[in-house]
Amino acid sequence: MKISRRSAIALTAAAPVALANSVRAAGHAAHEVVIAGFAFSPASLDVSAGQAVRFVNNDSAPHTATAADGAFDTGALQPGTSIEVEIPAGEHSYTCRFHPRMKGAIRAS
Ligand SMILES: [Cu+2]
Repeated sequence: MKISRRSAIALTAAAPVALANSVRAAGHAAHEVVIAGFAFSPASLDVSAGQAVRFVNNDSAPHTATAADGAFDTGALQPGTSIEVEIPAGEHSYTCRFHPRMKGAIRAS
């Protein structure tokens, strides 16, 4: 019983973050990927073809989001900065050029 109460609290705590993201989505870019802790979040994202995705670097190091198929490349994103890229149709896996173990995927249809 204690365990399920704890999960309920964790879910409640996460809700405001999801809400903040969707509010922001109404503004400019329809989607946002946050880079923190040397990871992309969400690591996997579905968008409509041609939609903009904003990559936000909230980390302490510069990063890139570079599609393996060349569909998009943020270039070096300094800590505290962000950039929007348009996502063409297709399934695009991407990595950070500086930290190849950082992986993400965006599917645009
Ligand atoms: Cu990186």
